[in-house]
Amino acid sequence: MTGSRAGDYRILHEAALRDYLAGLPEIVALLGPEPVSWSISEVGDGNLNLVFIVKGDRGGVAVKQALPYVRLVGESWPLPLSRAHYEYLALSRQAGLAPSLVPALLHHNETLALTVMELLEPHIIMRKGLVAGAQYPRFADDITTFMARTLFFTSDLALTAAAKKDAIAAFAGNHALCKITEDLIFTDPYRIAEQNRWTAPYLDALAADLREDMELHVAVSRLKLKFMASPEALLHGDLHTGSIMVTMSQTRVIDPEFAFYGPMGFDVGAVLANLLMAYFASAGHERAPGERQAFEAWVLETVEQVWNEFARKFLDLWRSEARGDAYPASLFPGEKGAARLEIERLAYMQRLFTDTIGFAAAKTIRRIFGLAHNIDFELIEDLERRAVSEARAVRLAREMMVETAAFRTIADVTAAARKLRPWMPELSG
Ligand code: SR1
Ligand code: MG
Repeated sequence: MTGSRAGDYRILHEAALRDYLAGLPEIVALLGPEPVSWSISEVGDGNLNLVFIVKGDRGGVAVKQALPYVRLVGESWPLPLSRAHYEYLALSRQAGLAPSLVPALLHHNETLALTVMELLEPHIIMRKGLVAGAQYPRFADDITTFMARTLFFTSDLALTAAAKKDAIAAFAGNHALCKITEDLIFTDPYRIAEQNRWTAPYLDALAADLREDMELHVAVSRLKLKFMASPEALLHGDLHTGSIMVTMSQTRVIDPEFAFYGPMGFDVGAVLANLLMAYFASAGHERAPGERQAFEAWVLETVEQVWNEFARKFLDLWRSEARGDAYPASLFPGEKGAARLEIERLAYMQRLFTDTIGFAAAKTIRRIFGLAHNIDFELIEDLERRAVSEARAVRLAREMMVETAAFRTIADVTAAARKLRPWMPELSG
């Protein structure tokens, strides 16, 4: 699957990519024998990489190539090409654990930091669908299967201590991508940072509040430490709705280039945060009051299903597939042991829930005050309306991060979100 000599990296634009793919018999077999007739278009709208769709007479493929810098910012922000290696490794492991929920891998070249994958068609990026108000009936079941299986089977509950440590080591080099998260999610939104931005002038006062709020700084710093120092399981690492492609009947998780061993709540929190942002942004996309009510109700139902189904599936796996070195069976013999272990499992899930809502909060605040925003809010053209939606999301996020103990169940989160929907915040400016 790999090829080329070290130092041979070059960015493959259309002509070079055509020549490169024409030299791969397995790809030619998929596309058709006439490379000159293939259509190639660069469609990447993410923050980091080039993404090409290549189509021939017989079919299509998607090609992703890492750039040696952050695409969103430019060459002034170098970024290691090795992220393509970690993405490929993570996709391979996820394919083994959650087959049919990730794209099929067709070819990988380490030196070019390039991967050829199954073309997902007619799938669209889920975030775009949510902005349009679409409801996805398969999503909650699929994403909870993906998370429960990828997190459980890469944890100490399923692996021996030696296998787990080898797995941590395999991803430990992806620290440049972790550093992006450590800075952009857990640090910059709470201080003056050159790359921060927000919906000014409406959110100027809220941005200043965030910089002064020491309780919030403590809470986000605890989350940052947990992110840095808790290698619980192999995380996708960037599991927002822009990393998920959907149709009405299928879900595929893409783009795990931020993969590393970290706290499970970070992935689950990412999914919840992005659904909650879709909920709050929805008011800004309404053309008539109440127009998106059914969509908004579906989003909050989905928030509840995502946590509840994830927890149920994760617990089921723990009860039936616990072959790891954690919680040795010999310490929980007989009925008494089984009963005590079951109580401990539920306590574990409660701690994971607390982590999850904290991480969801951090994931929300970064999209409103940090460098990288999302189209849920950015496509609300009227800045004042956008700021209203964003301020609601931030208000809930602050509660979730600082008053975490007040949220015992996921229904507490959706109830708090519902309450904020008609609320009009005081805006500055
Ligand atoms: C500089 S990269 C900004 C963001 O894009 C990715 O999707 C991650 O979310 C990252 O934090
Ligand atoms: Mg991405």
